[in-house]
Amino acid sequence: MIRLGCPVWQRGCNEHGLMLHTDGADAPPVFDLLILHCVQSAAQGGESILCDAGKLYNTLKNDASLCWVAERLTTVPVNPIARWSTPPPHASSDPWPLFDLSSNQLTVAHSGYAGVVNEDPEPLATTQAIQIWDNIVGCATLDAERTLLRNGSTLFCDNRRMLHGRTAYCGERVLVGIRPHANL
Ligand SMILES: O=C(O)CCC(=O)C(=O)O
Repeated sequence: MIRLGCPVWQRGCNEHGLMLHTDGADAPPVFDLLILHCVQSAAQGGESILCDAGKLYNTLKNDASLCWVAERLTTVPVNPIARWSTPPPHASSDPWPLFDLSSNQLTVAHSGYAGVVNEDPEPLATTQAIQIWDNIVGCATLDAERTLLRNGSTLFCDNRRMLHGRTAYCGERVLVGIRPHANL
């Protein structure tokens, strides 16, 4: 059974793309499922971009020269909203690892929005780890799956593992993001 939270509506023209992210990472817990329902697609653009961050994480972890990045970002808390230009009003300032491995489940909290916390004893190393991860995600984005949600279609995906974003668009677009309650 799926109990649904409040629908989130998005309307109008947006000339900016949306950076890859997971939903709810700014106000934990992260939702298990991402559900996006397209009521009306834009006249131009507005493609959804999906990137399997779990796969990238595994590649990182198994690379002898980069496994320190995976190690650092699973153990050192980061600020998930540090680089939002306008943090959402409900945003949590509680830090957590970028990759949360609790309960043997990988949760990739955020990509490009995270920054170091003040208490980090090695902020340069963490900054570098975040930058390396951002670059890996950035490169993967170029090859990532792009899907244009058509009117009436719904996208479901694992919000803990997949990062999603969107290309810029022009023209009226109506999208409903359905946010399942965290206690599914
Ligand atoms: O506009 C989209 O396709 C996605 C929207 C989204 O990811 C968000 O608002 O968090």
